[in-house]
Amino acid sequence: MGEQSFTAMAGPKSEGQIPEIGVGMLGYAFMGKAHTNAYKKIPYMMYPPPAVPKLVGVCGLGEADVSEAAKRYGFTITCTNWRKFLDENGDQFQLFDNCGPNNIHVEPSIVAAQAGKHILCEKPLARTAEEAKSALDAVTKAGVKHMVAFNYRFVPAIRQARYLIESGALGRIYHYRAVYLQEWIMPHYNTPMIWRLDKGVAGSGALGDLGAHIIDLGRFLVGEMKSVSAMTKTFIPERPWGDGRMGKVEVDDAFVAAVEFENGAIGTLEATRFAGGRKNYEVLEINGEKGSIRFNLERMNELEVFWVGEEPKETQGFHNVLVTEGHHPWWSNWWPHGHIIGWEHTFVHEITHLLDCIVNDKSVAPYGADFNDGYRAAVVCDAILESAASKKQVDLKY
Ligand code: SOE
Repeated sequence: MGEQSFTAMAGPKSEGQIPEIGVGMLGYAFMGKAHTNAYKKIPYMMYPPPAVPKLVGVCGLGEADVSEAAKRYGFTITCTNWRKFLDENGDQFQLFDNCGPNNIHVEPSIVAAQAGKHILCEKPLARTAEEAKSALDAVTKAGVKHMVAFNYRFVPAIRQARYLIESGALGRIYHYRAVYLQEWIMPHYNTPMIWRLDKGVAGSGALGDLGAHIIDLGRFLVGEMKSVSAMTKTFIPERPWGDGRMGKVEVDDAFVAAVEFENGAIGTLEATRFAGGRKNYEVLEINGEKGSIRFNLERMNELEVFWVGEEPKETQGFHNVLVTEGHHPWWSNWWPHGHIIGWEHTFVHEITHLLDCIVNDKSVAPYGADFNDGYRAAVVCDAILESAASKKQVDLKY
């Protein structure tokens, strides 16, 4: 089995005592489940872990629901008021993990940082750049570690793409072309008004939910963005709340944008939740002087590569690489090559990185997204909305 043997499957031996980090989580739904799954896997899959997460407490709406979540996931303390949670239980955890909806990303994270907690906050960091900046300033002043859960930076194929680009293997980058397409709010789903469609809670629609990811990956893989020219669309202008009242949809159902990077590359960004047949279709292609790469989240263990001048000429074209070799990012923690991993494991890698940064005083950036990355993604999102409203190109100012 090449450089991996089954003895390697037993993994390394742990030397000495591994520190514990208490976790206080806000929210317990989709992202709460993904993060908790990661906390529980890290001790034995990222072995020896930088720290062992301890599920101290979970806070969320609905006494019965949050108690059920605590029982299901193994949290000790439950609370239904985040201020009370931080005031009364904050001394029992060191990491505040904000998995709440977008409108409660900033204030609880600021209060937790001011109490000395390290912060993991789900993306997008905030509903606007102004809000994001206030969070960035607070964590910077507090001197705590801070990360925004742009988890796709932690896909092995994406990290491999980053290594290829920063090594110069692709040469000068000409294009970044990214889409993030889903379908789950199309008419045939009869999706009612939910927080992701409520401007007051979400801030934006497909832009902040999906666009933020491909904006972050553009910054992570290609570099800083310089300007955007965009268009947004809301296809269904109103939807029923649970009580039958009709609610106005004031967020984008879809956006498209042309983008210029500071290094001269140009590209396109598109996100929608009206792309019938697309389930979680985040696809990006980067064209450089010496080669191209293409990634598809729905085939997340693969990276398509093309090398200019590759021999033999008869097979010139994109080749599909299975990014599962022992020397590929994180792969030595998992399985022999070809035994693929999934979407959930991006959170395992991401949170392991944060735990390592906390216990070993390392910088979350540049490989993890910190609050500055969250702020810069928010600036691009604001510019996309401004450009769509003004029908003009908007230069980015951070
Ligand atoms: C996280 O990985 C994520 O991309 C979320 O941010 C999206 O909202 C969800 O639709 C898919 O998973």
